[in-house]
Amino acid sequence: MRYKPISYCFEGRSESDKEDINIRGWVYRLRTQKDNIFLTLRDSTGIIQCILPRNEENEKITIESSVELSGKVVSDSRSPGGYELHDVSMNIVGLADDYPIRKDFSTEFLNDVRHLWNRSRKMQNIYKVRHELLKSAREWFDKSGWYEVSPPILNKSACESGSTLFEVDYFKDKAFLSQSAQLYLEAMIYTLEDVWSLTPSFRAEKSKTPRHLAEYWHLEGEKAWTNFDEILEIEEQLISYIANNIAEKRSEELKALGRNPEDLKKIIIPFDRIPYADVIKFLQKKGKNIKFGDDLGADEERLLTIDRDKPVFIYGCPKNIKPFYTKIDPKDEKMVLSADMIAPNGFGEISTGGQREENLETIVNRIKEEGFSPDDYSWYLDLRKYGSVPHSGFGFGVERLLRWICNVEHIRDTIPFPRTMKRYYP
Ligand code: NSS
Repeated sequence: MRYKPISYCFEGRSESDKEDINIRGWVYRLRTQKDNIFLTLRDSTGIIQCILPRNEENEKITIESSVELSGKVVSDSRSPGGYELHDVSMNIVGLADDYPIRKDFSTEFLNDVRHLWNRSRKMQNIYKVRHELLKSAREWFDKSGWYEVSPPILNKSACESGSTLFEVDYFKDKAFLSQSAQLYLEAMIYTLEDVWSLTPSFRAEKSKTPRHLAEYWHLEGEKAWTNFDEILEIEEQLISYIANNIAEKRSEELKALGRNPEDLKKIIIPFDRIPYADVIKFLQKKGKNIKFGDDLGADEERLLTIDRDKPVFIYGCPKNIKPFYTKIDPKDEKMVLSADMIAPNGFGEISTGGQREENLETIVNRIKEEGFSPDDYSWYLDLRKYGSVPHSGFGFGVERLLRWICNVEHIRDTIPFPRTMKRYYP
């Protein structure tokens, strides 16, 4: 038997055309009337209403059972996609138990049954956009001549602050789950110059916010012979490409999620660049209790971007709020050449990037200042000893990006099995 995807029922069909086809999938909705059963079938491509005669065998059917159906595709203007399947015969492949998800369940319950909730239309749409995002990113790097590399996840030392490390027993020694591939990407620029990676990153952050995960996917790039201004241009080109591509290829999914694809078509370069000092002044004027040297929180980022329709860079941050590898601004030694990209409409920070410190002595001092031991970084310091070059890089949180692009409230809805402070099951 040959099976067609549900989407085939709607493609290039004329009203008079009545084709006999076989489809298969899962029962999404059921409604029984006097003589007929109205069954909505779903598969990875869509949904279609199917009309079956009411009889003893067909009446056994339950929500989320897997079935094979044979019938005739018939035009019907009252039906959601304009077509239905009529004269249907059904083979039940896996009869489902009473499905626990009905209407009006709490978010907590839906997270408990995430392995089932992932079948919902909403989650299906998000995962299709996620797929498009990763595909677009890969395409952009490939077209631009960057090499994809595979950095390690089990590491001996921290990249970001030590407070968010997950510790692992490593053959009776201590190892940490990677917070960022950056230090290893920096090593790889000496081999391949322009490198990128997509890896899981781990943060043992005690943050219960709609934008923090304990495990997230990190899209990172590092480029040799590249200065601060150049890396910001690269970041904005990448994001503009991804947003425009998703708008074009996944407009139906975006609309279903409540994001107008036109919003994403407007994400064109250049993005505004605002100095950190100006951001602080702006926030003070808006009544925020913030001073120079403070890190921005979600509220501050929201205030800054709520009326914007494109991402914006905040650049030129004080040294104390950025990690040891950020390059000190030659014009002001209290500041570093680092910039955060903040998504529009209050979605908050989506990336951090900038130029890296290439001077050995400076970086050793900064490692000490952060309370780490330079001995733990001796391999990394070698990169400054043997042919150091100016270089820059960045890291985007894939789920942060998706949260903005899909217009979803909570970051956990952008990844199939979210890991947060409170949850690592299912
Ligand atoms: O800590 S970052 O700000 N920067 C780095 O890790 C650099 N080493 C990246 C680099 O230059 N290669 O994290 C980068 C991004 C940040 O902007 C967020 O978008 C995301 O990673 N991020 C997170 N996403 C989800 N949940 C958590 N907890 C999280 N932390 C950072």
